[in-house]
Amino acid sequence: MSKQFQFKLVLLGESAVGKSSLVLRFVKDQFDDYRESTIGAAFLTQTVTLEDQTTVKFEIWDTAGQERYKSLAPMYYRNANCAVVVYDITQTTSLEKARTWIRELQRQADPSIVIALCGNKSDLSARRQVTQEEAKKYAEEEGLMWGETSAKSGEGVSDIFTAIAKKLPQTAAPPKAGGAARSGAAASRAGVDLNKQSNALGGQNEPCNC
Ligand SMILES: Nc1nc2c(ncn2[C@@H]2O[C@H](COP(=O)(O)OP(=O)(O)OP(=O)(O)O)[C@@H](O)[C@H]2O)c(=O)[nH]1
Ligand SMILES: [Mg+2]
Repeated sequence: MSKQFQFKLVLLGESAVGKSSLVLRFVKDQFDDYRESTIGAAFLTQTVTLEDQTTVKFEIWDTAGQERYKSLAPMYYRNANCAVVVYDITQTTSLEKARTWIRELQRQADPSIVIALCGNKSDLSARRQVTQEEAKKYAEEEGLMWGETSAKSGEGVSDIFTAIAKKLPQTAAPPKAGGAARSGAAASRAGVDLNKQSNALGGQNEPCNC
């Protein structure tokens, strides 16, 4: 039987960098020129099937980038297996904000969290302010995954989520045996191997993050 995994993914980044647009592209393969700014956070799921038929289900928390929602973020990244920190390649300040999020994740999130830095709006390369070299160098220094995307054209979007899906099952801590596996927080941080009976949290019974 092929392996099945389930992971919690959180999107962080300054308002208007395109977090919700990236999720909309990834989950529904759609794009909206006039998206409303997210209020609080939005929850969506999407499953990726890898070449070896392993399936990875992402439980995605798309957080609100506006400053007034900043204090909510720890609730979403606390149990996350992976974080996609998004900046807009046409706005240098958005990379600064991304660095702030990454520092916060490095201090406060689970040490095993996989972090991907994502430069969105690659279709607007004529207005580029952040070079690929600069972002890539920073990502390498911090041990982050890195990629550029365009939620508008779709370029790079599935690549970044697939790369995360490939990386996750390898880096996630093995599920704890026995009773510990039933404790929601411990099991979800380690990722859930859906083939393992003792570890199957069964969706609806999972404790809510909010
Ligand atoms: N050209 C271009 N525009 C984009 C892209 N991604 C998002 N946008 C536009 O950027 C604006 C903001 O996108 P959102 O997805 O709402 O941004 P967000 O990061 O979710 O913002 P908050 O919810 O406020 O945190 C919208 O007008 C989108 O249409 C992209 O790849 N290219
Ligand atoms: Mg949004």
